[in-house]
Amino acid sequence: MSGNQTIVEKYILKKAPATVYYIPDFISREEESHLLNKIYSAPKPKWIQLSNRRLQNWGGLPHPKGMIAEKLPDWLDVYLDRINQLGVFETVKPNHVLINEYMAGQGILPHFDGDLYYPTIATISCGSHTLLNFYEPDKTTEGNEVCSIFVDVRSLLILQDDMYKKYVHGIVPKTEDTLSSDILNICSSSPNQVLNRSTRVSLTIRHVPRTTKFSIKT
Ligand SMILES: O=C(O)CCC(=O)C(=O)O
Repeated sequence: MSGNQTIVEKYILKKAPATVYYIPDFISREEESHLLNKIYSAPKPKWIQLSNRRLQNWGGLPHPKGMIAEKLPDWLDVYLDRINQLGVFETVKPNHVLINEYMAGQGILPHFDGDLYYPTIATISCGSHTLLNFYEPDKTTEGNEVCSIFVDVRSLLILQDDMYKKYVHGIVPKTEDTLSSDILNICSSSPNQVLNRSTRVSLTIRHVPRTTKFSIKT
């Protein structure tokens, strides 16, 4: 463990399978607004529209054979530096940011992030909270969650080890979440409080190891 990684140890979710770090208020409200401004002022073609959400890639387009690296803008790089100081990416600095935008009622099917980004992903949330569910890969229906994590606005979530490679993760397309005591990081004084989702923009930060400045033959 690096010296810096001891800083992050106090944010470990002990009830989760190894390993989840959850840091509330990782960014300030001002930083959140600044990030959202930058993201929404990107040129329209930067957005890739999918059936249930849209996304932006920064740092290059990841490919199983690697990535043609592009310089990250300073407004993103500053957060990669901040996350790097936590020591969770060990000796490498993250070099890719995937931005997902979910309207209330949208989600993402349970999936693995795959070998390309292994062993660490870090996610900053802007605009809204969400609930991230983890499942055994062959049991991904509602009710079969291995665990659920409340991902609040402005938080940083870091996944490693089994939570990266053994369990798939997904977000159920809903407009509201009930903060039940089953959620690992909820110790609410008002159990079963219902929170409405609004538009959430997540920044998933990772390191793509194989990068090149030249095109990759497919
Ligand atoms: O939005 C999130 O927090 C999850 C994003 C995700 O799982 C992905 O982009 O692969």
